Amino acid sequence: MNTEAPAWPAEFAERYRAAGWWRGETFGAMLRERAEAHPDRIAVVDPSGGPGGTRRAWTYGELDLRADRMAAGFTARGIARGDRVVVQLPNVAEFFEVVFALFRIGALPVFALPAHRETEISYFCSFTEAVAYVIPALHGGYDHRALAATVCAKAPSVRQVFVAGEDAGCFDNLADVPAEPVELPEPSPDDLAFLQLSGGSTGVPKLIPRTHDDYIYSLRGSNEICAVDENSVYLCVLPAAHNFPLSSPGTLGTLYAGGRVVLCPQPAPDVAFRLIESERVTITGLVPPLALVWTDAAPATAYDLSSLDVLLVGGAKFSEEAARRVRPALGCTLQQVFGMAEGLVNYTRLDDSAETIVTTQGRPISPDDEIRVVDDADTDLPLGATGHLLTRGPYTIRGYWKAPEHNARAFTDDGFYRTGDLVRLTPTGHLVVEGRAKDQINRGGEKIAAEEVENHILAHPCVHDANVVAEPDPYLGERTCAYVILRDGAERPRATEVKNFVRRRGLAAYKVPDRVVFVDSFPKTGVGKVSKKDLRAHVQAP
Ligand code: OOB
Repeated sequence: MNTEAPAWPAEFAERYRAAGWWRGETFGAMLRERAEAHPDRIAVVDPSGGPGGTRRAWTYGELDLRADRMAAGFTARGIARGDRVVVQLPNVAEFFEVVFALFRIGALPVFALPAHRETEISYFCSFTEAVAYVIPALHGGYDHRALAATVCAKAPSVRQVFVAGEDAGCFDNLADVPAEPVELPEPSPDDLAFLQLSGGSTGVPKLIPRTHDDYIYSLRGSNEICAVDENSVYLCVLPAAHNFPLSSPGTLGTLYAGGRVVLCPQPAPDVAFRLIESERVTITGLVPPLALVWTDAAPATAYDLSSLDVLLVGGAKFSEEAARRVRPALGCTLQQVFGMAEGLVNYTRLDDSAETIVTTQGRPISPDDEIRVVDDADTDLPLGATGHLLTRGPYTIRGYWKAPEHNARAFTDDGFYRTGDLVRLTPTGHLVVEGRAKDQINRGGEKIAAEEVENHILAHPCVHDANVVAEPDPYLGERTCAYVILRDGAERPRATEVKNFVRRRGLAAYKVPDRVVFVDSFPKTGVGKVSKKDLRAHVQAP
């Protein structure tokens, strides 16, 4: 087996091709075809990314040409097929120019989030031996050029940093890269297209290898289920690099359909609602906390939201009460999405009953998505019982990138992915997410691996041991609580000092514990392991 990117066994690949799921398309060719079919149609609108904060609207023809020119410039700078490039861009038009250029070269974007900091980015760059790193100059008041300088010192494979924005500092300005288009060999549809990040439950995030064939199938399937076509206008509110806004059906699904992508610079209702009105947005996707803010704000807004047909909500469990508010407040159909960057995506269908839409997290895209609900011993449970969700299918990976040991645990011998989610199936085949077995906190859709944060807290000189668990939060669903045992004789630091310590270690802000509690001991299980279950119960006790 290829341990770099474990592929589907030949008999599965043949089946998925024969069924018409994998059609031999690539992202580069897809954009070319759309540009040839309708060069003048608008592909991407960036409402404030132009000079002096002006609106930019790129047609399919322009995006296609820009991708060609950027690909030529990257090629001239030595970026070649198979190379990894860490892309950390916010919701700006250059995101698409860069990733389609890399797709055309056959180089792999590694999709970092704007919130990632030194620890995460240095790891992505070192682990993937990335040759380049693409950043904004400033984003949300944060200087990514300073971050890049630190990253370059830590990850010597990074030969070049490209900066989108006015002042590149000591790095290359992305705007200077484009060159006369050159002929490039077409990547193969079963080649890797990019590496996505896993939310993860281990010390470091895992990388998810996705192919053109498998990912494009998930786009086509999503478009059909969400009724995305050439008339759709998708508002990208969440960070563009995340799997949800990228592909469910997201920006790439919309471009596949020949529709229009509008980039939202901030998720606040006043910013987003203004764009819904002015750009006649038809569909968008949100995590539950944002959906709550939007449904609260909508009844009083002066903006016209009547163009909005569909609101997708996913990334974390959307409570039934909150789900019921969507249609009255926003006047659109709710679609719940339960997906994962590893593959499987479930949607409630537009014509599902109102009850199904508010009480389930949907059903899989594909008839070839195999779903198993099992107990701790991997034995299948009767329909309706809650258990571990295992899945296998035409767009679910067979292994993480370069992680053979972890893959042996995260996948069954016959290739099912252990999602770490606890679910039950309804008689209609819809899934209800009941909880989670993986050691992860889902902070309003942002995933935090407990072990990763624990390792950083453990580096504090006063700390003997640490355990991070989720505690309920009315807005985020969950937030993080760190239980800490101090070393004998150590003076008790203030909770904020522990938080600042973690932040200073260069971790994304959303991973900094919301609360730190000092204790003398941890509850133990029968075999003497720390019982996170009891810690969670403790956290919920008043
Ligand atoms: C999406 O992808 P990831 O990779 O950030 O996180 C996947 C995990 C799932 O395993 C599950 O634990 C949780 O996020 N999750 C949900 C959920 N949607 C995701 N838990 C409960 N209810 C939901 N609706 O989060 C993602 C990828 C594509 C589309 C949508 C979300």
